[in-house]
Amino acid sequence: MSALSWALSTHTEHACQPSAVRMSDSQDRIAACNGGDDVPVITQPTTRGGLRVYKIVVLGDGGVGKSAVTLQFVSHRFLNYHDPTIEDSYQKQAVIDGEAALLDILDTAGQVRDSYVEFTAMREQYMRCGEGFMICYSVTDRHSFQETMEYRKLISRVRANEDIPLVLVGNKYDLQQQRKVTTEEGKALAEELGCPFYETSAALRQFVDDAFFSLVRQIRAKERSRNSHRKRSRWWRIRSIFAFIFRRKQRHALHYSP
Ligand SMILES: Nc1nc2c(ncn2[C@@H]2O[C@H](COP(=O)(O)OP(=O)(O)OP(=O)(O)O)[C@@H](O)[C@H]2O)c(=O)[nH]1
Ligand SMILES: [Mg+2]
Repeated sequence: MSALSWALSTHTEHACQPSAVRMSDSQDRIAACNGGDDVPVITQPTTRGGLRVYKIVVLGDGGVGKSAVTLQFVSHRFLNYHDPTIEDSYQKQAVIDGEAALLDILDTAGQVRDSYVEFTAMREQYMRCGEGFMICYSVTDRHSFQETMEYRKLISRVRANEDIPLVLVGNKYDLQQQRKVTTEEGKALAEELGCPFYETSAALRQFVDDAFFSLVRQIRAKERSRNSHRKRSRWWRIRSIFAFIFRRKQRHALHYSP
């Protein structure tokens, strides 16, 4: 599935996820994006059969374990070989904090991004449409750690001035002997990025769910705060209309009082 169809649809064609939900082709395609540069990107949460769909994008350098983490989350399997990804999407239904969710995950290619010239239309599309981003590095690969900031910049390039749900993942933490990035360094970077941090092991299936769930929680929190802001502003509008009418009536009464 291309980034474009992932962005515009709620279904997946991927065949290898027993515990994942597979969606039919005829299902609704509620576009969650718009094209403007300076307007909020997500206009409407995507739903299917009343189930909220959360669009998650997994980013990070090649070989850090993006596919392994995603596959562990979706189908409880460990991918013990490196098959460079072009682009795959998966769906997984989960109950998070008592509320059902459908995670629509785009596993991206660990591209080497020498410059912004490489920022293709395809990549731009998923950057626009992702609601939450998982930026991965490997604790055994210092370069992948240094690159995480670049991925953050790529997101900001498309989603400037937006509060983006983000999680930083240091994968392969089972490989302690080969560790090149300390936990403290990971924590410090997460603090700088202002996001939660997990050291995961796709091999041992540790903290994998936590990382994905934390993204859904952030998306929900963002939505709640947006809704309450909307409610408040609606209430303020109504209140000011009544205040205006009341003031006019008072002025009128004063004017005509004997
Ligand atoms: N020991 C260990 N190996 C891992 C872990 N996660 C991934 N690997 C291995 O690392 C290699 C790369 O994993 P992938 O999931 O294919 O990496 P990727 O980030 O998807 O790579 P690209 O698709 O090329 O971007 C594979 O051989 C995996 O088996 C982990 O948590 N622990
Ligand atoms: Mg991959």
